[in-house]
Amino acid sequence: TTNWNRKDQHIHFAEMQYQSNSSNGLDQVRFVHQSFAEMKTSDVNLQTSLGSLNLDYPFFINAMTGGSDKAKIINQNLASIAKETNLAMAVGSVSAAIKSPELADSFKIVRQVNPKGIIISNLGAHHQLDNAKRAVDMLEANAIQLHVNTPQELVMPEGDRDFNGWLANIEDIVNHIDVPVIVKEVGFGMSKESIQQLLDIGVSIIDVSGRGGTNFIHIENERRDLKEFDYLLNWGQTTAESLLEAHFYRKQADFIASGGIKHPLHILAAFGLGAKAVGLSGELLHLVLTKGNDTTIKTIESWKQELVALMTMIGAKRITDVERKPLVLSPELSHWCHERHINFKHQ
Ligand code: FMN
Repeated sequence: TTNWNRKDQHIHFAEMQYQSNSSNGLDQVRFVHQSFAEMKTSDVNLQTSLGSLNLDYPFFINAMTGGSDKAKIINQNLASIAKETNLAMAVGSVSAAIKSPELADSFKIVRQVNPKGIIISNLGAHHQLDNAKRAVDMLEANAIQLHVNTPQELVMPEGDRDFNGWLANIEDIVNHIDVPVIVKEVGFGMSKESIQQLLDIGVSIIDVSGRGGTNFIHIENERRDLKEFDYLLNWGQTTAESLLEAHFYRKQADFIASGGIKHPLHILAAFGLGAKAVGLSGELLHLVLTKGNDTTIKTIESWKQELVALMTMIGAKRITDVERKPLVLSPELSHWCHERHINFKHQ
C-alpha cells in the first residue's frame, strides 16, 4: 500500500469504515415536544452566517479531498452537487498542490464547475501566511479553513512530529488575510481550553469537528503495518460534547458542528447546542460513491425540506431560534457538563 496515493487511501478507508449508526452524541440531545408551533413552514428561514460569510443553507460539504486523479473526479462531482443545491463547499487540504503545482487541477476543478458558489480552501495550521494566500488564490476561495489534526499526524506513519508554532501561524493568517478564517478539527472535537486559545488570537469561526463519524486515527492506523494504535479509536470529544465545551463562548465566535452528521435531526440538535452551521463529509462521500450525483442532490433537497419541518415542529423560524428551545441532555452528556464545569442552562 506504500506507493498508493495517500489521498486515495483516505477516501478508500473513510468509505470502508463508514458506519450508518454513528455515535457523535447528538442523539443524546432531545428537544421537548411542544403542542403549539404557532407558525407555518413558510416562516422558516434557513439562512445563516459565519462571520461575514452568508450562507443560504445552514449545512455544507465539508473538507475532503484533492491531490489525485480519483480525488479530482470526486471534487468535480461534489462541486456540481454544491452548484445544483446551492450549498457551500470546502475542499481537502491544498497543501499537496502548493508543493506540486501539477496537482492544483484536482482542486481548481471545484471553481471551474461552480464559478459563483461559496468555496472554502483548506490547509494545515502549520502553514504560514504566504501559503494560506496561495491556497485562497488557487480557488478564488470565499474563506479558508485551517485544520488542526495532531492525533492524525502522530498516527500517520509519515506524519508531522513537531507541533510548535500553530497558534502563532493562525494568528498571523487571521490578521493578514482578507477572507474569513475558520479553524477546524478533523473529527477529534474541541475543548473549552483550545477554544479559549483560539479566541485569544482573534479567531472568530470554529468548526469543532467532533468524534462519531469519520475517524482519522482509525484511517491512519489502517495504513500502519502493525496497526498498533487500535486502542486509541475512541480518542477525542464527540460532536455533542464539543458543542457543550463551546457553549460558554457561543457569543464570542460562530461555531460550526461537524463529525458524524447523518440527517436533519442531527443538524437540528447541533443548532440546539448553539452551532450556526453544520458540515458533512463522510455521509456525503458515502452518498456520492454509492448512489451517485442525482440521488445525492435529491437527498440534499429533501434534507432542506425536512429541516423546515423539524424547525416548524419546535416553533423555530430562524437557525438562531433553535438554541432557545427547551431540550434535555442524556445522563452521559450532563455528566460531561458536570465534570467539565459547564453550566448548560436551557430555559
Ligand atoms: N479535513 C480537513 O480539514 N482537511 C482535509 O484534507 C480532510 N480530508 C478528509 C478526507 C476524507 C476522505 C474525509 C472523509 C474527511 C476529511 N477531512 C479533512 C475531515 C472532515 O472535514 C471532517 O472534519 C471529519 O471527516 C468529520 O466529519 P464527518 O464525520 O462528517 O466525516
